[in-house]
Amino acid sequence: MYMAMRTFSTMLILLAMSEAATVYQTLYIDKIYPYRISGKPVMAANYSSPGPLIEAYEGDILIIRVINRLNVSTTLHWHGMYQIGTPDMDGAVGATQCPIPAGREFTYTFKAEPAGTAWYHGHWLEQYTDGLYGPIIIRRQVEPNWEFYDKEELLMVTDWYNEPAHSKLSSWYLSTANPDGIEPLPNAIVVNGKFTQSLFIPVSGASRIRFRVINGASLSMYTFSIDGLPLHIIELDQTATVPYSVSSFVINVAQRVSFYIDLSELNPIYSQSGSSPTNSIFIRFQAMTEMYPVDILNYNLPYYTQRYAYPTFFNSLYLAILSLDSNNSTPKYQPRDVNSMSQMASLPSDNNMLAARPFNLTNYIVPNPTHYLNLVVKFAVDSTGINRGYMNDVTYTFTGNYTKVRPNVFQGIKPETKEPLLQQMVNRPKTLGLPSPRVQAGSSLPTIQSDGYGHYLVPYQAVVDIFLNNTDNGEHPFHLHGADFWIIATSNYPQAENLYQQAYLKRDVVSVAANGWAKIRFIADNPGAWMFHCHIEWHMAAGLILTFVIAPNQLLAQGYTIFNTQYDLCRGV
Ligand SMILES: [Cu+2]
Repeated sequence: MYMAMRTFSTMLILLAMSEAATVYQTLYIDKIYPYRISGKPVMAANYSSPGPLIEAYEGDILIIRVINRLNVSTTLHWHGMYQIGTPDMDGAVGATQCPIPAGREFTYTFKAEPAGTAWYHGHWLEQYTDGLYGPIIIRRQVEPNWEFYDKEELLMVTDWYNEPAHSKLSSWYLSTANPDGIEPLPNAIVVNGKFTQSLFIPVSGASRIRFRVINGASLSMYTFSIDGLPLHIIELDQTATVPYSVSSFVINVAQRVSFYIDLSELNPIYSQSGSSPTNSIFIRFQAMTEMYPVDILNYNLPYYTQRYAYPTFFNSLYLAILSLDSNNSTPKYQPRDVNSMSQMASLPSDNNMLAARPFNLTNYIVPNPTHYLNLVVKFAVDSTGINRGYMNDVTYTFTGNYTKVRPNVFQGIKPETKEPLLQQMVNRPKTLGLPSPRVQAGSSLPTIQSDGYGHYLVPYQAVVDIFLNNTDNGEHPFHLHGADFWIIATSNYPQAENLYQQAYLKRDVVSVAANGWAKIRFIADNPGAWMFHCHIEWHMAAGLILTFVIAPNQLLAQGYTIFNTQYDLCRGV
């Protein structure tokens, strides 16, 4: 009853905003065992990992019923969706909701915006590491660059782990046995649910193909390329770009890259009259092994039990096969015999590809900042001997931090049913106790303040510049919920700030270089509790998270109410 009311009333509100279609999807969350030799349970949506493609047009209303058939609680986050006006539909445990208890269900209702390639994934107990993720495509009525391709393909890459993420890997990672904070290392790379050299993409007669690449990994970033072909990038995260041609690109965790290929541009050595004739070519995901904290091929995983003995070794190079004659034969050349493509553009020097230009610059206004926030990222061993991640010396735990905002609210109740920040904003705004921005040394703009527990109050319509200062020797992909942001510049490309004024590239994940920095800007026009975190799943577990409490007064002024289905989740019923 409550669910029906909630869905119906949200739908009315959203439908009033546009002449939208409604797209229904039911997702059963359950364990599967997709690999014959591996006994590892994989968490799946509709008995598939990746889960089913969710597809809609921009402005449509998505109504997604999530039925939890696991024996643990779960939640889904709709990565890249703005959730304007639906802040309780974001799926982020602690910030916007309590998780869906085992055996229960919850219906997410939200508007399909912005357009572009997005994805969904578990946002609780490292469940997406174990397979709980899938693609989302939000189409535009007139797709930018549509004239350059005749066919679409989707490649969703992820790390495969032989061991269950939460019970085995995370518990080792965040233990005194691992004071150096060595991340659990993947045992393989998987694309579209398939291991290396087993994924074939037939061209099926098309010569111009658009690929959407989604990095759904928990740790790894990849260099992507296709042998003998230039890649013409047309979308980064959910920003359509003017075609930007490269020979390869880097994609960090949670980022999305769309490009098209044109087979008429294939290096002639691969043609039947060329020096290396072949009916198929390799698509390459090269894991950037320098990001692993140890020599991954020669490192003995201390937690490894070989309980789930498949696969047995890690190969940093994943090969899929683009079948030119659609007969799914393997290439006639060896993977190591890549021919140099001197005529092609080289690898962009900055991993975020800031030189790619937004497709539509009409009404593309980048406002000047009104507020500032400096965030120092570091890892350090805490007083209990565990290596944790810190932003401005605060590490975020799912048991500790929200109770600090509202002490003793639900004392004695399981950590996961502690009152989400969004509910506190609505029901107990006066007790949030978050300090307002103030001018302090280091910036002429007012600086966003925190309560000392990772909660930052941001006024309505503030334009916030965040300076992410990464003191760690690893590269980190930072993601903002509830909005995307302009990337002003990075330590790899400081010139971008002056080169692209008024036209900075918008993304929702910024890759921050090891011992480097990134400067990003977002507008706080979507009241709610929005997480900002490193998207490496292990680093989230290690506490590299904060939450922006955006415009609580505006949320109340809008008369925002939270429906009973949300409170039911927190009561665990
Ligand atoms: Cu990280």
